[in-house]
Amino acid sequence: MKNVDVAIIMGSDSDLPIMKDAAKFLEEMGISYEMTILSVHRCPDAAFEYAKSLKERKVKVIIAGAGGAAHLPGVFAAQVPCPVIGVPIMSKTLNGVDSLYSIVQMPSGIPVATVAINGAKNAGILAATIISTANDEVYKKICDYKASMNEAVLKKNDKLQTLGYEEYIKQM
Ligand code: RP5
Repeated sequence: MKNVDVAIIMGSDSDLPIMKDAAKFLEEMGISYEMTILSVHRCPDAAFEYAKSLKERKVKVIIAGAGGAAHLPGVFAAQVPCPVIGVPIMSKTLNGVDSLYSIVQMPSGIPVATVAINGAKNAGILAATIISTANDEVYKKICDYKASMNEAVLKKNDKLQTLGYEEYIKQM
């Protein structure tokens, strides 16, 4: 397997419509990644083998999304010595609160940086920011991304000041 900077892992293909947002952002930043569906519950041997491979290949950041009893990010954090970002996936029965608590409440010693429920885009941004600490090209792209967000909000405010809220809402 070739080396990549970021591994995006998810517990099921039902997580893919959310997790694709992390991949999209990494593509925008020109960061190499691979995407894998593996469950520590349903196919534990394959998941453990993959964790070993990530450690051997010295992957820089893991983004792991899972829903329900979401053990995937924590189990990878236990085995691979790189930052792990957990994405709690919105579950049908408990609206993702189960996923959030499972991922965020890690025991001392094994941290998982947890983003919001379905916050895969932020996971991609956070991963890119970590990569940018040792990559000037990515650092510049992150700065440009922040500058464009800044500009977009100020533009909206200018429009609000010019139009007033009623006209602004009509144009939305
Ligand atoms: C978790 O169980 C997955 O991460 C997914 O969010 C959830 C439901 O999986 P499916 O039943 O849709 O395959 O392991």
